[in-house]
Amino acid sequence: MSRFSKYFLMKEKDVIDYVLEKLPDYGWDKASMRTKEIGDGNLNYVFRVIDDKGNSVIVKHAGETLRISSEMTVSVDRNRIESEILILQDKYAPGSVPKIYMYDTVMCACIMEDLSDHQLMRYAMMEHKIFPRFADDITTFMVNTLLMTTDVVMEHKEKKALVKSFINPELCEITEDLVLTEPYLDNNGRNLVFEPNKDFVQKELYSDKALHLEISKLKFDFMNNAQALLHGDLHTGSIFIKEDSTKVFDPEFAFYGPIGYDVGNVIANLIFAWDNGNAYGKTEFCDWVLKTIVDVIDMFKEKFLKAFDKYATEIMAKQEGFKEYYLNSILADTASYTGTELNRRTVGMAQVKDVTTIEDEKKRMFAERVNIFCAKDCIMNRNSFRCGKDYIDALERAIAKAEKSM
Ligand code: SR1
Ligand code: MG
Repeated sequence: MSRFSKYFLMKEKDVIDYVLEKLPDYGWDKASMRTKEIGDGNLNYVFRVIDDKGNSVIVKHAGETLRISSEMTVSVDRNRIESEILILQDKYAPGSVPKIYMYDTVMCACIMEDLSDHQLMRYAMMEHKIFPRFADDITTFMVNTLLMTTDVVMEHKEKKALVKSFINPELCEITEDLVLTEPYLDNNGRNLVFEPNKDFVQKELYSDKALHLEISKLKFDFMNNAQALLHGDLHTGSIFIKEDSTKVFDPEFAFYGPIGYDVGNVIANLIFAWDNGNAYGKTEFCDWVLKTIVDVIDMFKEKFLKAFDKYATEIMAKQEGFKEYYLNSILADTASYTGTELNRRTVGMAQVKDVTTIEDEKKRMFAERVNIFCAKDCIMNRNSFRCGKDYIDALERAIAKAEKSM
């Protein structure tokens, strides 16, 4: 009987046997095979297995408790969800995600393509590198994976089967708590507020009742709007990049939710990159980030409308005016979830290195205030965010307010 027929938490020493058992025909040079745990995320263990013949794969393995906190447990089914959605995303947006070689619902692990020739986008952006193809690549990925899984395009019973298969209650609960509740109430006492901004956060996030009402509406939208099969955690730590290639990975938060959640996450994480570039005086990089924010929104709109015309099958969705109505609601959601991601990464439990590594105290304070002012603008005025330039205007308003508040 295989020692992998019952779940246990694998360590480096187990992984070579695991790969040999699960991928026996890969052409491994057994004598030179070696492995290293290279995981950098909050949840899982990631092993790179290589040999001297140039073979390499990644093994991703779900533990029963999270890396970020041994007190937090989340269903290990997340590994199946991640594997199955990567296979689907590769069908809708070929070449935009790592290939899955196999997945295993016993060990809650999958073996996938090694993308070590790419760099994690968050770290590349913290080195202020520029990627001119990014807006084009990410908007193709989003339109193809999101629109194609909606009721606009997909046969409705097939879509409902996917809703069922990707029901992801425990990972959604993390988002409902960490993104859509705690940044405003700190009800679990887990927020990490930068001490010099304590009073600012108290006033702008914890005491703003009008904001709380809008967040409660967004939380219910997130929980109930089964619009499309989302990646669910589309930040720059879920993207591998190099000059001529963009690969999206880590979709374990996938579920049927509002399209704007994915698009908004991309925009917010570009703003974190801008925060970092701005703190270190990287003008050319910041200009590229701002242009990319504009391009992501405007290219998404353009490609979405074209794909809608080409692929819509639902007869009522083809009625005059529906397409524009549908897109405008996605754009309002995009603004809202740009705002919620900006807030939660600034004060919540899971923060981003783009901001937390800003060494100068005043510059970090400033970056956080820009994020929070911009977030509130995006959330409170979400219906007026209709094009890329609206985000640049909001960022400029936030910069002016942050300067005044210091
Ligand atoms: C407890 S998990 C914290 C965060 O890490 C993931 O990448 C998600 O963004 C989640 O909110
Ligand atoms: Mg992740």
